[in-house]
Amino acid sequence: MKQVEGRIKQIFEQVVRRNPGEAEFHQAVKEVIDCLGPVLVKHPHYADQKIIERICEPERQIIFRVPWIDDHGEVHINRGFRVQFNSVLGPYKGGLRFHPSVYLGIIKFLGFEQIFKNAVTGMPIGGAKGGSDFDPKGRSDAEVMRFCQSFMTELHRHLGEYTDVPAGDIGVGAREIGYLFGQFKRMTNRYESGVITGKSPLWGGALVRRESTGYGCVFFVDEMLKARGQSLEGMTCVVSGSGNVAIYAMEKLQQLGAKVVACSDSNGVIHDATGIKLDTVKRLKEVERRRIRDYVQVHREAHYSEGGCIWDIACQVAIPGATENELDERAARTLLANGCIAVGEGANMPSTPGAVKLFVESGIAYGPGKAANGGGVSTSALEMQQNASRDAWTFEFTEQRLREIMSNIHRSCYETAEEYGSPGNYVIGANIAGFKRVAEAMLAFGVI
Ligand code: NDP
Ligand code: 2IT
Repeated sequence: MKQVEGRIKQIFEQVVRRNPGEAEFHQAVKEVIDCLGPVLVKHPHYADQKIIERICEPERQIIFRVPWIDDHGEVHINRGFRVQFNSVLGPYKGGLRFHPSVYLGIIKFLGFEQIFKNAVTGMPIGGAKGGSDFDPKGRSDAEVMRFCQSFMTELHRHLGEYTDVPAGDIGVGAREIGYLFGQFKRMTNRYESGVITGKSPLWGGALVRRESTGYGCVFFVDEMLKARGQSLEGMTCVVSGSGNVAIYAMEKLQQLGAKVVACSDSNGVIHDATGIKLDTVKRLKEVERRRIRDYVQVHREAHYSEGGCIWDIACQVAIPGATENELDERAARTLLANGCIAVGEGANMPSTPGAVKLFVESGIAYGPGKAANGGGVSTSALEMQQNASRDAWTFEFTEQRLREIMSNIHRSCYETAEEYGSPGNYVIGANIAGFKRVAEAMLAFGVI
């Protein structure tokens, strides 16, 4: 084991050396490979064949210029990315993020996570991520359209239903997917529905895809609680963010009888002890694209705290649904001290390494993003399935499939954690289960 640990340390040092300045990518790699010691001991040929070293190197990285003109005639230049990380299990699959913080290190961390997340779903999809440092906030529809058209004018040559299938992520929702698909169709003269997911159900999208990440995350939390003889009913919950993932996590929590008392955006936190009114959040965020602070104009019983920390609000269930590293060690300590018994990560890597350590050591039900937020990409895979067969399933049928998939992801993580001597540790379960599936396919394909 000592030898194996030394080897993993060496691999990590090499990743840091070869990818300087990409802190989020380093963090994501470290979290996965720190779980792999027992796997290398059990399967020495993974080490001989340098499977980890190969997985840490993306198959392809595309970086491109995205020029566009704003409503006043001014020219802007953004940077576009697509990191096609691993395609042994299927076409590259993963979202696009438009946010000013985007740089190569963010896209690589997300693409790396996506490999294992997608593998744990058991579905035939590889791992990728893309996006741009474009900030859609405050931009008109026409500006967003011109940006999306310029972005897709380059990206289209790298996509295809058998090659690479993007979807949404932060800053990329139904509107952007429409503009992107429209430009893809125009550039290629093909109605290739399966080239992108998260489409409107009016033109080839799957019902439930919009709801799937949030719903799936709550299903995962429900499974973790069930495994402990508990349920969500009556639980007080806090959900960070108020975007796609957060809104539909709140919706499913409420449907299952839990009480959601807080949500947020990048400016501040809403605390509504009488329960968050989701219709208001949906209208403010999905329709009017406003700030969450405006919630208190409608619901005077609620309290808004500019720049506040949502994790200071006492809850039994916490769903981080905004962004990476939004929940640090201090926040984790506060949550635990306030009686939190379950954390389900709707966002990707929202907990810092120190927070993860505290959650795992405390023995609460902690579902890492790779497992807990896999419902989004799974439903994307269901959308691809429907596109391939030119079919459209009902909401009820698709939601039932999602429920089964989340239950399977839970079982796979749970059993893998037990097999490797860490019962209840979903971090170890998800990382090892995902890694083994990818590693076996890589071995089968030879040195590629
Ligand atoms: P949205 O753009 O719909 O919403 C993002 C939410 O998070 C907004 O409320 C936003 O606030 C807040 N937020 C974003 N960046 C920051 C930041 N740097 N600091 C504080 N708050 C921030 O994105 P999604 O809901 O789609 O994505 C949320 C998370 O879930 C991301 O981590 C994403 O990678 C992950 N995820 C998404 C999936 C999907 O299917 N969409 C699938 C799996 C994971 P504001 O509006 O003020 O910026
Ligand atoms: O992080 C994610 O899993 C997503 N943004 C969804 C990816 C997808 O292809 O649906």
